[in-house]
Amino acid sequence: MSSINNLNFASVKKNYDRDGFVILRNLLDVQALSELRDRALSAADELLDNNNDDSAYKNIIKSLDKRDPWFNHQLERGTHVSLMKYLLNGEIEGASAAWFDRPDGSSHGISPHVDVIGSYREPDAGATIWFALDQAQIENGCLYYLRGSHKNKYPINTFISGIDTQSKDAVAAELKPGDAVIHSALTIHWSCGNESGHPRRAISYFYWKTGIQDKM
Ligand SMILES: O=C(O)CCC(=O)C(=O)O
Repeated sequence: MSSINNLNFASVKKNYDRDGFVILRNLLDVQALSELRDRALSAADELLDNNNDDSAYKNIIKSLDKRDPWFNHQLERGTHVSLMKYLLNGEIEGASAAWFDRPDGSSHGISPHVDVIGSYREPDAGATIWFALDQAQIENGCLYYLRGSHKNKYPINTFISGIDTQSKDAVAAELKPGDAVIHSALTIHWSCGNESGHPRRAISYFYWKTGIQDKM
């Protein structure tokens, strides 16, 4: 079970609107976490076997929802969807379910960027929920957010250069398995390498606000 229905949505939204992200502790109980982890690991085993990519993206698998009906169901009707709608002030569309691994021995992570959906630069363009399957810490490449950056104007690119990753507003989203973090598609985020000896695996679900593409 997910404890999403025990959350005070208004208070979650207050933090999300202020910072551009919000951490949700213990969102999945032991059973829900174990189901998500089992599904994710079997999809990753199957798909990464055939992956010859040697780039920084070789440990990412997008569109799990198109390959596995279970992920499609989670993207469209998972227990988190009501909260995503609430945060985005209306109807949403699932864009992708994705596997994000940062295996031990990865020398680097992903540079500061907004999500592709954030390139639309509308306040409620979209949002992403990232579920930790392992403990995610600074040592093994947890996500970082530039607090408040969803309110800034940046060039219309996905990757944003010149970000001060040591700024006082750079916040490490250290999570335990079953915790999640939701970020606006406009919030600048990045992650680092993993030389910790521990895994750092996650599943993300990406959402568009319905109609946002028609506005551009
Ligand atoms: O897992 C990562 O390191 C990056 C994840 C990310 O950029 C996202 O979920 O939008």
